[in-house]
Amino acid sequence: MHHWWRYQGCVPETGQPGDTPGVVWPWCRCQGSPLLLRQVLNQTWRIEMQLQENSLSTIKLEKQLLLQTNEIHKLQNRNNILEGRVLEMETKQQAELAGAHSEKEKLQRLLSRQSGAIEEMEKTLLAASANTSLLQRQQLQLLQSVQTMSPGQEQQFQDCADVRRAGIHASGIYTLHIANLSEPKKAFCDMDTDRGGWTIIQLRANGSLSFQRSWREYKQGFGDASGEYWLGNEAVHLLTSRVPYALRVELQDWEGGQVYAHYGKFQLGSERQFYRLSLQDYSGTAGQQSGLALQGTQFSTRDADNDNCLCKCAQMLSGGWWFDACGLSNLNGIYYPARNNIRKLNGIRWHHFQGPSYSLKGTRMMIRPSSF
Ligand SMILES: [Ca+2]
Repeated sequence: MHHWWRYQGCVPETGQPGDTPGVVWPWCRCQGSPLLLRQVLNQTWRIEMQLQENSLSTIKLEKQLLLQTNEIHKLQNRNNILEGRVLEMETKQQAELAGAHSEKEKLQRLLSRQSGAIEEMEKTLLAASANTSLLQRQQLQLLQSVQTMSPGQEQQFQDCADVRRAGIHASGIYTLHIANLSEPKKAFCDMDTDRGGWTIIQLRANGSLSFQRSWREYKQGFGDASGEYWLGNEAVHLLTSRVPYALRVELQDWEGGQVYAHYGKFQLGSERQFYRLSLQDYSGTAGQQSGLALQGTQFSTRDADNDNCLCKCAQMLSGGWWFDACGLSNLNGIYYPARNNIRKLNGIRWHHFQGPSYSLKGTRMMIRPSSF
């Protein structure tokens, strides 16, 4: 500080301040221009001012910095809190997720166990139904062997009464060995109606079988014992010529009505006698009088006219029957479906039940020995 002038081109001065005009500094005199010194001084002052200003703004800045720092700290704190919360929530969610996963696994295990159980049950069911059908087959085989086996060597069933007498109680199809008939016949046995033992010789139930047949067909029989059929005139003749037989006729109309006609004695003549009808002892609900001609009426078909008419009843009225001229009934007429069964002369008729032109819904004719 004492020698600063050397660098400014000044020399020390011993005079009093203000002695020499233009000299502002008391202890020195500048060799250079006094204007230059003033300029330098001015500049110095300005720099000092600036420095002051700068330090002021520095303080301000520092304050601001401090504020900002505080702010940042606050924010960091909040951030930390938020992060903590996020972490907490994440942990919670993960726990829940893990819980859900284990629940799902549990359910899947349960599901697979249950489907396994269902499979087991299905297998058991299959096995059971296989067993049932096996049992049914065995039962059938037993029945058949009962039929073929005979306690007294050659005793075979001639009719359903024989089957019933052998202790068989089930209605169904049985094979009959009718004496003097060339081959065995399958027939449906009714073991339920009035103590059973009935051999069905005619069945109409749905019109699935045509009864427009020839003499030969009516002689030998047609259809299947499991549905609609005609057993055959020859078989019925042979059976009813052996011992006295009874005949039961069952009739069904389209309104749910059911009636029957019972004949205590029933017999069919031979083919040479044109399977002529012989009936006695009528009773039942199918009218006050018999719907069948009682004595001596012969059987006719479209190709065999044996009736008591100048006409040909079988051709006019259809089917094969014991037409008189042409009689009060024909259970082998054309099958007419529901609501189409009125005013049909060639339908399935029984005069004393539903009149001369009403075609019935179902019929059964069945026989068994009178002594049964
Ligand atoms: Ca005729």
